[in-house]
Amino acid sequence: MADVLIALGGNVGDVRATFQKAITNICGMAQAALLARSSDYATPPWGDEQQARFINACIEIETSLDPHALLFTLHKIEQKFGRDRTTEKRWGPRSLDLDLIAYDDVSIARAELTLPHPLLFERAFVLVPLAEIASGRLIAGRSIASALALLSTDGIERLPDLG
Ligand code: PH2
Ligand code: MG
Ligand code: MG
Repeated sequence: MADVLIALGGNVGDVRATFQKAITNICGMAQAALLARSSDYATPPWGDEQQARFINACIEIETSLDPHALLFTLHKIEQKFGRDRTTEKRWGPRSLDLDLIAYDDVSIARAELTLPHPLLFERAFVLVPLAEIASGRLIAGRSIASALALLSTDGIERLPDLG
């Protein structure tokens, strides 16, 4: 079994409801157990700033799928919730983005999959929810909390739990 961190994001539709259903799908389709789920956060758009705020969250799962099979499954779930990679803009609006952040301590550098996620340490919208569920974890030798201390968290707002 591998211990895996996944970042969720989206800014189109009822993103928080999509997250809930997507997490159920991940557990079912990736034969995964949910170990932890962060709160949802409203975050300023990164990359392309002319778009709606995103909602972001992170989960930790345990799965027996290998990294490529897991990535394939995450893409299937993105599609199921309205994601269309053929028409979207880079860094642009999307209903659901499921990013593999870390898979045990595996390193992969391929066109279709880089692990750990190459932009992890530049993105407070990933590190803030990650710090909530895995603050002590080392990724590529760096702790999430120390990486986060180097970034601005301006505009990131923790959302109250859904009832
Ligand atoms: N995802 C993007 C582009 N910009 N900004 C925030 N705050 N959160 C995201 O998840 C995000 C983004 C493309 O995947
Ligand atoms: Mg992403
Ligand atoms: Mg993605």
